[in-house]
Amino acid sequence: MSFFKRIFGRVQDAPRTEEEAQQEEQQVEQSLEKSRKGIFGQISQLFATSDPITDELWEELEEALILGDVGVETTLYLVNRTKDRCNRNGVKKANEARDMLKAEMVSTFQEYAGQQQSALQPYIILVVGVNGAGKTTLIAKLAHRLKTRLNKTVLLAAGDTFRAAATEQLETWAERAGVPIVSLGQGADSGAVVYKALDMAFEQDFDVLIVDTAGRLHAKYNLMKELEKLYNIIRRRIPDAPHEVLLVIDATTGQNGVLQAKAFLSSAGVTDVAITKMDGTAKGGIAFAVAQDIERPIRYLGTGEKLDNLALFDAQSFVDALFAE
Ligand SMILES: Nc1nc2c(ncn2[C@@H]2O[C@H](COP(=O)(O)OP(=O)(O)O)[C@@H](O)[C@H]2O)c(=O)[nH]1
Ligand SMILES: [Mg+2]
Repeated sequence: MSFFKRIFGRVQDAPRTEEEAQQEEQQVEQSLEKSRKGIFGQISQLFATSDPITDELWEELEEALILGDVGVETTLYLVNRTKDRCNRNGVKKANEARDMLKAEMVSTFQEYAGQQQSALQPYIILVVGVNGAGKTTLIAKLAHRLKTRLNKTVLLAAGDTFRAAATEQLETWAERAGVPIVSLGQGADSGAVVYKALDMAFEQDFDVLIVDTAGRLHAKYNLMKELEKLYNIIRRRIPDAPHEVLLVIDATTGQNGVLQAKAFLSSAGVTDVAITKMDGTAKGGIAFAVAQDIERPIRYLGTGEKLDNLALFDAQSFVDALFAE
């Protein structure tokens, strides 16, 4: 039976062709244009001199990083580590310190990069996050990616049954991506939706099931109970599922968005993070705050509103894109 078939690695880790990888890098670079021309450009300017490093330089760097949404704690951490790295490498000139900063930025993302996991079929992805973060859009993008790049069969479950039009929205996206969907409409029990979707995924041998969830925060207690309920329904069926709980964070909501997202960490059992709307902010520094505060690997960047505006997150190319000249 299909669910004994083992697949290795995260299911979306499509082996990318050179061309696909390049396209994604371009998308990331475009989506970071505002950040690059804004605060990260200013940071580059700070280091664009062969003068000796001064305390003032570090102070200006701190200010700029905080303005860039890196967050106070992560900023202090980054700056201290950059200073240490400069000392260790005998770096005394500002223009050489820039590379030290970039290296520390890359390692910020790698601290929580998870181990490769093995998984059983169907591979279940639960997508969580506050309303408007971009969950539904991301689900469509992921489904599209899995289908076109990996030839996976994907089923969607319209588990956001709270919000008016949320199920219709996912239905529209499912049609665009050309994947089937289990939906019981607005007001239905989300547990029943997931239950039905699991049945269908097993019966029809789907490779991947992606579950959309509600995200209203003002009823936080109920929301977390709701997520726990879905989690348990999935567990009862497949003990080591959901294989991935993807927390979606909107880059344009800044530090506040990170704070809100933290509320999901414990009850939703978050394993991975996606940052959406990178194209809509000049404060791409939010990614560093996410990496440090959420303590989960960033997997995806949303780079626009279209079906293929999705890029795998790569620490090195992200940092390079912030500073590209
Ligand atoms: N510019 C931009 N907009 C996005 C991106 N991802 C989502 N959106 C928009 O954000 C809004 C909310 O997205 P939605 O998927 O409905 O969020 P949900 O409430 O979490 O399901 C929609 O208008 C989307 O088009 C992105 O990567 N870039
Ligand atoms: Mg939605």
